[in-house]
Amino acid sequence: MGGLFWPSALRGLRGGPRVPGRSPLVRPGSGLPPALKRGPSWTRERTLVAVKPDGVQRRLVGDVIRRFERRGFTLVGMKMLQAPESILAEHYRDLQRKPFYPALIRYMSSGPMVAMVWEGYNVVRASRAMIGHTDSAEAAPGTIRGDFSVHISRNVIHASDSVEGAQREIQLWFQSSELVSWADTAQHSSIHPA
Ligand code: IDP
Ligand code: MG
Repeated sequence: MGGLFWPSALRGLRGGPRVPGRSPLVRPGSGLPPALKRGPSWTRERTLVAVKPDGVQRRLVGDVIRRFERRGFTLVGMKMLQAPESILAEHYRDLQRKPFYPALIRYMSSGPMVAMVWEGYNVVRASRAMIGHTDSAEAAPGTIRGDFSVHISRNVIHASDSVEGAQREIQLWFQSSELVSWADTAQHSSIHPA
Protein backbone atom coordinates (compact mmCIF):
# COMPACT_ATOMS: atom_id res chain seq x y z
CA MET A 1 0.00 0.00 0.00
CA GLY A 2 2.72 2.45 1.07
CA GLY A 3 4.80 1.47 -1.97
CA LEU A 4 1.91 2.40 -4.23
CA PHE A 5 1.13 5.69 -2.49
CA TRP A 6 4.47 7.32 -1.73
CA PRO A 7 6.01 7.60 -5.22
CA SER A 8 3.00 9.57 -6.48
CA ALA A 9 2.94 11.74 -3.34
CA LEU A 10 6.64 12.54 -3.77
CA ARG A 11 6.08 13.39 -7.44
CA GLY A 12 3.56 15.96 -6.24
CA LEU A 13 6.02 17.47 -3.75
CA ARG A 14 8.75 17.72 -6.39
CA GLY A 15 6.46 19.68 -8.65
CA GLY A 16 5.81 16.79 -11.03
CA PRO A 17 2.54 16.13 -12.83
CA ARG A 18 -0.56 16.31 -10.62
CA VAL A 19 -4.00 14.97 -11.01
CA PRO A 20 -6.22 17.99 -11.75
CA GLY A 21 -8.67 18.84 -8.97
CA ARG A 22 -7.10 16.50 -6.40
CA SER A 23 -4.98 19.07 -4.55
CA PRO A 24 -5.98 19.42 -0.87
CA LEU A 25 -5.70 23.18 -1.37
CA VAL A 26 -8.60 23.22 -3.84
CA ARG A 27 -11.65 24.43 -1.98
CA PRO A 28 -14.72 22.20 -2.24
CA GLY A 29 -16.94 23.40 -5.04
CA SER A 30 -14.32 25.59 -6.67
CA GLY A 31 -14.18 23.24 -9.64
CA LEU A 32 -17.89 23.58 -10.24
CA PRO A 33 -19.44 25.62 -13.03
CA PRO A 34 -20.42 29.17 -11.91
CA ALA A 35 -24.13 28.33 -11.80
CA LEU A 36 -23.54 25.66 -9.16
CA LYS A 37 -21.12 27.79 -7.10
CA ARG A 38 -23.70 30.49 -6.42
CA GLY A 39 -25.84 28.28 -4.21
CA PRO A 40 -29.52 27.58 -4.52
CA SER A 41 -31.47 29.65 -7.04
CA TRP A 42 -34.69 29.30 -5.00
CA THR A 43 -35.51 31.90 -2.40
CA ARG A 44 -34.52 30.87 1.10
CA GLU A 45 -38.07 30.81 2.39
CA ARG A 46 -38.53 30.42 6.13
CA THR A 47 -41.51 29.76 8.35
CA LEU A 48 -42.35 29.68 12.02
CA VAL A 49 -43.50 26.33 13.37
CA ALA A 50 -44.41 25.87 17.02
CA VAL A 51 -45.30 22.79 18.99
CA LYS A 52 -48.03 24.10 21.27
CA PRO A 53 -48.22 23.30 24.99
CA ASP A 54 -50.49 20.28 24.42
CA GLY A 55 -47.98 18.88 21.92
CA VAL A 56 -45.11 19.30 24.37
CA GLN A 57 -47.13 17.70 27.20
CA ARG A 58 -47.85 14.73 24.93
CA ARG A 59 -44.16 14.30 23.95
CA LEU A 60 -44.81 15.04 20.27
CA VAL A 61 -41.84 17.38 19.72
CA GLY A 62 -39.69 14.60 18.27
CA ASP A 63 -42.42 13.44 15.88
CA VAL A 64 -42.85 16.97 14.56
CA ILE A 65 -39.12 17.50 14.06
CA ARG A 66 -38.76 14.13 12.36
CA ARG A 67 -41.52 14.93 9.86
CA PHE A 68 -39.96 18.24 8.89
CA GLU A 69 -36.46 16.78 8.63
CA ARG A 70 -37.63 13.82 6.56
CA ARG A 71 -39.49 16.12 4.21
CA GLY A 72 -36.15 17.79 3.55
CA PHE A 73 -36.50 21.10 5.36
CA THR A 74 -33.67 22.71 7.30
CA LEU A 75 -33.95 23.63 10.95
CA VAL A 76 -32.39 27.08 11.42
CA GLY A 77 -33.71 28.02 14.88
CA MET A 78 -35.32 26.34 17.86
CA LYS A 79 -36.13 27.16 21.48
CA MET A 80 -38.38 26.03 24.29
CA LEU A 81 -40.20 28.72 26.22
CA GLN A 82 -43.29 29.45 28.24
CA ALA A 83 -44.77 32.12 26.02
CA PRO A 84 -45.44 35.54 27.58
CA GLU A 85 -48.99 36.80 27.04
CA SER A 86 -47.61 39.93 25.35
CA ILE A 87 -46.04 37.88 22.56
CA LEU A 88 -49.11 35.69 22.22
CA ALA A 89 -51.32 38.79 21.98
CA GLU A 90 -49.20 40.07 19.11
CA HIS A 91 -48.99 36.65 17.49
CA TYR A 92 -52.78 36.19 17.55
CA ARG A 93 -53.69 39.88 17.09
CA ASP A 94 -56.07 39.07 14.20
CA LEU A 95 -58.14 36.81 16.49
CA GLN A 96 -58.64 39.28 19.34
CA ARG A 97 -62.37 39.65 18.70
CA LYS A 98 -63.07 35.92 18.47
CA PRO A 99 -65.04 34.39 21.34
CA PHE A 100 -62.37 31.72 21.86
CA TYR A 101 -59.51 34.27 22.11
CA PRO A 102 -59.22 34.42 25.95
CA ALA A 103 -59.20 30.61 26.17
CA LEU A 104 -56.64 30.45 23.35
CA ILE A 105 -54.25 32.78 25.18
CA ARG A 106 -54.74 30.84 28.45
CA TYR A 107 -54.00 27.55 26.72
CA MET A 108 -51.00 28.84 24.77
CA SER A 109 -49.42 30.29 27.93
CA SER A 110 -50.28 27.30 30.13
CA GLY A 111 -47.00 25.45 29.66
CA PRO A 112 -43.82 25.29 27.61
CA MET A 113 -43.93 25.33 23.84
CA VAL A 114 -41.19 24.72 21.30
CA ALA A 115 -40.76 27.38 18.63
CA MET A 116 -38.81 26.57 15.49
CA VAL A 117 -37.81 28.21 12.25
CA TRP A 118 -37.67 25.91 9.25
CA GLU A 119 -36.18 26.81 5.89
CA GLY A 120 -36.65 25.36 2.44
CA TYR A 121 -38.29 25.48 -0.93
CA ASN A 122 -41.93 26.58 -0.54
CA VAL A 123 -41.71 25.76 3.17
CA VAL A 124 -44.65 28.01 4.13
CA ARG A 125 -47.14 26.28 1.85
CA ALA A 126 -45.71 22.83 2.44
CA SER A 127 -45.79 23.13 6.22
CA ARG A 128 -49.44 24.22 6.17
CA ALA A 129 -50.20 21.06 4.18
CA MET A 130 -48.15 19.00 6.65
CA ILE A 131 -49.96 20.31 9.74
CA GLY A 132 -53.43 19.96 8.23
CA HIS A 133 -56.74 21.75 8.74
CA THR A 134 -57.15 24.05 11.76
CA ASP A 135 -60.11 22.00 12.96
CA SER A 136 -58.71 18.63 13.96
CA ALA A 137 -61.97 16.94 12.96
CA GLU A 138 -61.40 18.13 9.38
CA ALA A 139 -57.67 17.41 9.31
CA ALA A 140 -56.75 14.60 6.92
CA PRO A 141 -55.05 11.49 8.25
CA GLY A 142 -51.35 11.76 7.54
CA THR A 143 -51.24 15.40 8.59
CA ILE A 144 -49.89 16.26 12.04
CA ARG A 145 -53.25 17.49 13.32
CA GLY A 146 -55.05 14.63 11.56
CA ASP A 147 -52.80 12.08 13.21
CA PHE A 148 -52.39 13.56 16.70
CA SER A 149 -55.40 15.68 17.66
CA VAL A 150 -59.16 15.56 17.95
CA HIS A 151 -60.21 19.12 18.88
CA ILE A 152 -59.57 22.55 17.35
CA SER A 153 -58.63 24.01 20.74
CA ARG A 154 -55.84 21.43 21.26
CA ASN A 155 -54.44 21.09 17.77
CA VAL A 156 -50.78 20.47 18.70
CA ILE A 157 -48.98 22.73 16.25
CA HIS A 158 -48.76 26.15 14.68
CA ALA A 159 -47.33 27.05 11.28
CA SER A 160 -47.35 30.46 9.59
CA ASP A 161 -49.99 30.79 6.89
CA SER A 162 -48.21 33.14 4.43
CA VAL A 163 -44.71 34.29 3.57
CA GLU A 164 -45.45 37.77 4.98
CA GLY A 165 -46.98 36.27 8.12
CA ALA A 166 -43.94 34.04 8.53
CA GLN A 167 -41.57 37.02 8.40
CA ARG A 168 -43.62 38.85 11.01
CA GLU A 169 -43.87 35.81 13.30
CA ILE A 170 -40.18 34.88 13.01
CA GLN A 171 -39.21 38.41 14.05
CA LEU A 172 -41.68 38.26 16.92
CA TRP A 173 -40.37 34.99 18.37
CA PHE A 174 -36.67 35.06 17.45
CA GLN A 175 -33.75 37.48 17.55
CA SER A 176 -31.81 37.32 14.29
CA SER A 177 -28.77 36.13 16.31
CA GLU A 178 -30.78 33.03 17.31
CA LEU A 179 -31.09 31.88 13.69
CA VAL A 180 -28.31 29.90 12.07
CA SER A 181 -27.87 29.81 8.30
CA TRP A 182 -26.32 26.61 7.10
CA ALA A 183 -26.29 24.74 3.82
CA ASP A 184 -25.81 21.22 2.57
CA THR A 185 -22.12 20.37 2.64
CA ALA A 186 -22.61 18.10 -0.36
CA GLN A 187 -21.78 19.84 -3.64
CA HIS A 188 -25.04 18.61 -5.11
CA SER A 189 -28.11 18.91 -2.92
CA SER A 190 -29.97 15.67 -2.44
CA ILE A 191 -33.13 17.57 -1.53
CA HIS A 192 -33.82 19.66 -4.64
CA PRO A 193 -31.96 21.05 -7.64
CA ALA A 194 -29.51 23.86 -6.79
P1 IDP B 1 -54.32 28.03 12.26
O1 IDP B 1 -53.63 27.69 13.56
O2 IDP B 1 -54.64 26.80 11.47
O3 IDP B 1 -53.57 29.06 11.46
P2 IDP B 1 -56.17 30.14 13.02
O4 IDP B 1 -57.51 30.40 12.40
O5 IDP B 1 -55.08 31.10 12.74
O6 IDP B 1 -55.75 28.66 12.62
O7 IDP B 1 -56.40 30.04 14.59
C1 IDP B 1 -55.31 30.03 15.48
C2 IDP B 1 -55.58 29.01 16.55
O8 IDP B 1 -56.71 29.41 17.30
C3 IDP B 1 -55.92 27.61 16.06
O9 IDP B 1 -54.79 26.84 15.73
C4 IDP B 1 -56.65 27.06 17.26
O10 IDP B 1 -55.70 26.66 18.28
C5 IDP B 1 -57.41 28.27 17.77
N1 IDP B 1 -58.77 28.30 17.23
C6 IDP B 1 -59.17 28.69 16.01
N2 IDP B 1 -60.51 28.57 15.87
C7 IDP B 1 -60.97 28.11 17.06
C8 IDP B 1 -62.28 27.78 17.55
O11 IDP B 1 -63.29 27.89 16.85
N3 IDP B 1 -62.35 27.32 18.83
C9 IDP B 1 -61.26 27.18 19.62
N4 IDP B 1 -60.02 27.48 19.20
C10 IDP B 1 -59.87 27.93 17.94
MG1 MG C 1 -53.23 31.07 11.78
